[in-house]
Amino acid sequence: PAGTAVAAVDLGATSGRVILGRVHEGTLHAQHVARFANDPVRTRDGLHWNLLELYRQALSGLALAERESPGEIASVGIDSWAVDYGLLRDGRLLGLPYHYRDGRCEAGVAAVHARVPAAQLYARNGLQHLPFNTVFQFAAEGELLGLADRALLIPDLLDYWLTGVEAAERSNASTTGLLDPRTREWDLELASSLGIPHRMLPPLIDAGTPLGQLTPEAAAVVGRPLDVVSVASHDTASAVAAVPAERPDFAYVSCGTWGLVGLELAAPVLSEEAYRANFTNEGGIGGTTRFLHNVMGLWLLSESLRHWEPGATDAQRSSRLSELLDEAARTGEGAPIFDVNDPVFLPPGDVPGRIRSWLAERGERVPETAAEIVRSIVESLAAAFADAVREGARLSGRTVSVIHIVGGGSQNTLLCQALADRSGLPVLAGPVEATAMGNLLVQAQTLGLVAPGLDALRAVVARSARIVAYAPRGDGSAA
Ligand code: LRH
Repeated sequence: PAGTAVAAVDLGATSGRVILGRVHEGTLHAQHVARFANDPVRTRDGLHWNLLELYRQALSGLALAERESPGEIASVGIDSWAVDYGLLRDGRLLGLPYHYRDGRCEAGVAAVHARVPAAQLYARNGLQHLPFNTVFQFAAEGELLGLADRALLIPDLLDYWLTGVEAAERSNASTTGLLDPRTREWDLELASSLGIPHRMLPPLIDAGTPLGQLTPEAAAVVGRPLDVVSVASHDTASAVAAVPAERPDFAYVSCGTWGLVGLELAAPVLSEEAYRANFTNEGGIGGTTRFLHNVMGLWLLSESLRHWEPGATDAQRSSRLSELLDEAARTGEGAPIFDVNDPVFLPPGDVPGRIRSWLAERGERVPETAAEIVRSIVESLAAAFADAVREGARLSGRTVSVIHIVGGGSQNTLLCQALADRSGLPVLAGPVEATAMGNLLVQAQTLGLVAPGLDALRAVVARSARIVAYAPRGDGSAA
């Protein structure tokens, strides 16, 4: 359909895309305009995002969108993975942003905990411990931090390059460890006690805030000074917003590189038990709390494929993965389960080898073939997702009667069925592009094309997406 469109730039840890969306009679029509790889680069000092390339790809995707739909794009919004950032001084980037899988954070964790013990940190920021939380990365920066006068999270940095406006959108700011989950303001006292100058932290804004027009430089590439709007710039926040839930008692799994598993709550849970279970309280749109746990996710599959097929293209790897999943579904019954959340699986490298060692060290059966390893990964992910749903329900005192899985993992039928079986709950799978849909629909709401509120947004997703239902087989005791 023609008419007013909105453009989403959605950057994932392995690929990025530019998608155009149009709302027509309460339904969202999304059209892929560009897709590009996100290949991090290892230099002498560590693993970095190729941010200039991502920015270039975003601009050329928007230029293509503008050529295909001249004059129709009413706004642009950017989301990406969380926690990572660029340091700036006088508006100039100081060094290449690091990848959260770079191993430099350990020293930062020790330094932060020496000043603010882990339990106390959780009581203040409500964030699960992940070694790469922004606050730990800052502590690992060393002297560079003192040179900077600003830190901008990845989508905020790209928004700044696009518009010249420096801001921190709250959903992503909630992953830094420096935001108070109750007030949704920077915890300046915490920043001070960690030696982080307040000037580093930009003014906070909510999803749905217009940022302004493209700079003349960006407009020259795109073809027109498009309007940029802040969306829920943390990809997981956009994905959770687009969970097509029709009743309140749902849990979600936003399954891409990571599996983000949890519940949507009206307020954070900062209990001792939530701390010990390592559940996080991230900010959702409309003032909601994303009470969730990070589970390792499809990374285990994509990184295994990268190990098995070193010279292959993305397309070749994904067709090889489909073959392996088919074979795994036929032959992999009774696959051994490993703890997908073990930090040994975090860094890039020989993931299949690490899985074998993990199982061998514990006297478990060791999978031999690639298909057996794939089945082990899928079953272990499903078991970890089901555990996290149970745990999230227990910690928040809520009942869960359905699990929505969105993102790339929603297309993995083996995974979806295993999740239903292991949780004993019905699983509703889709949409695969939940993140982009959340991004597009927040913009549509900002423009008044969709009624305000999360329920209205979700109703559009429910009407627009293909959703597949999986019923649990057995009684969930497979878990
Ligand atoms: C998923 C994600 C997740 C974060 C991780 C760093 O893409 O944003 O929510 O924990 O990346």
